[in-house]
Amino acid sequence: MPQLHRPLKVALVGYSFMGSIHAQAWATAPRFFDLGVDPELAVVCGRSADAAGSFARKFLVDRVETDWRKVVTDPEVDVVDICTPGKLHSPIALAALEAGKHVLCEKPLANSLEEARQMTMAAENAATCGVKSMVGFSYRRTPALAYAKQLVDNGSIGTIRHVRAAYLQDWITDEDFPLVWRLDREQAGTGALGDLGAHIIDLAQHLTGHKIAGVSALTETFVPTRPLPSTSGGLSGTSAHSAGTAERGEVTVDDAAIFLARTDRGALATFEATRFASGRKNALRIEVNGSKGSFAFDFEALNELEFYDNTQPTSSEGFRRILVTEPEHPYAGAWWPAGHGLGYDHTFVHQIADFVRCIAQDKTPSPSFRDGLQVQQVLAAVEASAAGQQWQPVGHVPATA
Ligand code: SOE
Repeated sequence: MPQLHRPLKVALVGYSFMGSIHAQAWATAPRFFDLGVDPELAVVCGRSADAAGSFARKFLVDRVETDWRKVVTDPEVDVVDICTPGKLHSPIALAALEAGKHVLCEKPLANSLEEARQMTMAAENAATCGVKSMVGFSYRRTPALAYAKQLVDNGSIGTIRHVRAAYLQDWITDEDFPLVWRLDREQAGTGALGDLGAHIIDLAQHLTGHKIAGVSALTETFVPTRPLPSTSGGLSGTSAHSAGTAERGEVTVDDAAIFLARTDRGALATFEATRFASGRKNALRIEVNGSKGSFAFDFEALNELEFYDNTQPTSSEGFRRILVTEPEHPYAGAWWPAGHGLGYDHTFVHQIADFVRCIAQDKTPSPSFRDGLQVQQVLAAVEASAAGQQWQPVGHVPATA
């Protein structure tokens, strides 16, 4: 196991939306969770020294770097937290793992299947020397969804027949919203599919324990050109800080992806990922129907889980709303009194807490890079199905290398 600094020294690469929420989580996790070792955000790294500098002032980070290569090999760094556009996930993670750093990598794991495979191999090699890695499917750590997982695991849902998943946002419905990096294939790999679809693919597989075995998909780019951003680096990916120019550039990713799926254990599933669902801001929804019951969740009401118990007398059965804020519920006991509720940022705090505990206790974090690779296989199958207009089996990823 690599020798750790105390506090654990963390280098954050990327300072935009994800960088900020991770920075907040690194600071908050030790205040609410007993971690075994306290983390300290020691370095922030990003292309623009000015932007990284103002981020560092805001989040009280002492050191700023502009070259990630310097950071990932620095003996003063224990953990590398990757919050960059997808294009850089693979080179940064490979270099950091090679240097023996623990790695937390934002989702989707990579921009291509090949990169995801290499990253998984590197992570599993490094794991033999005690190096930990984890991919940031943060929604797993929403208390209501972690509780839904307990319902599946304790048999309350029974044999699962259906998964209905959707991730709906609307931030690019305006045709003049600028061409930010998330709309560029080179930077982001895919569009709504990898950004939003990856979350619901991971959740569907994680919550049910099934793997997606094949898909039939449609993808669409509704707005094929958009104004070029007026300042380079001035756009954070989901919000425009400056207006676009009159010149337009090509959108090279999907705006929406819809697919049907079969799982390896005989369930049927539907998925929808879109940035064009006017009025839906962050509606990550998932419903699972089984022989003994169902649950339904919508992130826009994230403290609630709907549960239907099929074993109740028919006269009194019906969906009931569980407020997942009791101390018995996953993660909730670390926070506020029942009913006071948590938000989006708490899921990232839980992610950091679990990751640091795994480092401190020499345990294997989850979701692993291999889980990220499994999701990447599904993303690739969706793209292939949409392109070839045909049913596409999902390449199988065995549980370990
Ligand atoms: C943008 O669509 C985005 O920030 C995703 O990239 C995140 O993973 C999701 O949590 C919120 O929306």
